[in-house]
Amino acid sequence: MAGRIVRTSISLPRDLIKELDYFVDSIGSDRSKVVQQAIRNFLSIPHKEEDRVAGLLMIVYSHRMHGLEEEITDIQHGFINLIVSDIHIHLDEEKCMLAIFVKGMFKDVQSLMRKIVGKRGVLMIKESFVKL
Ligand code: NI
Repeated sequence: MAGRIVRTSISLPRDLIKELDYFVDSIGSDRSKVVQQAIRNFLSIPHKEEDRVAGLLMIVYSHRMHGLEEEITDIQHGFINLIVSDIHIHLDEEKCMLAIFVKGMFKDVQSLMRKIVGKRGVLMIKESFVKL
């Protein structure tokens, strides 16, 4: 990933530099490394349907909603080539979290999310992906 290093100059607000330097000091790193990683993080955000991604969908739902778990399982079986694994976490008496790990086309991940997001009993969906 690291190619030849090129020196460059950018303009930043004074407050932002101050915050950056405070963070850099707190983790014992240097400005260049932290800025490089921040840029890579930014560039890893998928934005095109054809992007290949890997990541995680977190779904919080009510396990008291009759039939919902079976329905989500059925939906997952329709994305057999996208889903790498999943983990079920019992959050409290009423709520469960399903973490679905995916690797594939961003458009397929979006399609999976669209099938789950509107279901009755689904309380929250969060996502975290990196572009491959
Ligand atoms: Ni549970």
